[in-house]
Amino acid sequence: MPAPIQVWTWPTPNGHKVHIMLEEVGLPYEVVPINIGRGDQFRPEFLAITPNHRIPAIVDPEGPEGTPFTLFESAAINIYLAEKTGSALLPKDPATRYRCLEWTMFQMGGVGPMFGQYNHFANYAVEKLPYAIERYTNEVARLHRVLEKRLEASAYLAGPDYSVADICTFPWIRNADRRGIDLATYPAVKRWHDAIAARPAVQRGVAVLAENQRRGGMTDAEREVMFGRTQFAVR
Ligand SMILES: N[C@@H](CCC(=O)N[C@@H](CS)C(=O)NCC(=O)O)C(=O)O
Repeated sequence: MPAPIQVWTWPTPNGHKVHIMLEEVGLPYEVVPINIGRGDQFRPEFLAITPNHRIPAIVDPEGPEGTPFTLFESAAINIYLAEKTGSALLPKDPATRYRCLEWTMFQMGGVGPMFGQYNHFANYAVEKLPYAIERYTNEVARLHRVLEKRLEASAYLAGPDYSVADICTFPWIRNADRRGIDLATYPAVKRWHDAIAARPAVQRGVAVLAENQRRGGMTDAEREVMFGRTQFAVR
């Protein structure tokens, strides 16, 4: 039995990606909760693992060189976990593998940042700026349309099989109603979402720390930690 991987995390979409991946590949892991609303991401022991003070990050006691290995950025972690276990979740066939990486990058560079900015301006910011809300509402809808087209043509993002690309994207499509999206208007995305949501490993992954999941807006104290202090965290 390999030594458990430490996952420093919180129940957000980027955290869920790694929880789901760990469940899918069946590696033992232990959760180190980082309450990002309280400012745990600025604790020195967390900054020793990731200079970017964002969850998730992992420590693998048995890294590639047999010594403890730290890693941040959710997709890099999931690619690492797939390679560590030899999992087909990172396809072996070169063309399918690049398709998987392509859609994983699309999630990391598009879906995650744009949906995150939508959450910021529409749900968390005290000052409601119409231009910013309109910009990110449009981007969220556009990105759903891109996914819809891909999933009309393909069962999963990389091809016929479920992969790291789906694991990285699913947590951002879950709870689409929080971004004003009715999944019924994206039938291919809904079919894909429902198939992934039914997987036992996915259900275990999204249950990690679920009792701490944010349901509504932010308190002033949380806003100060996440949007005030963060400006001064890296000098
Ligand atoms: N690109 C990063 C994004 C990580 C990220 O933004 N994490 C958020 C939670 S979903 C966070 O830790 N926020 C803390 C903060 O803003 O202070 C990844 O995919 O790992």
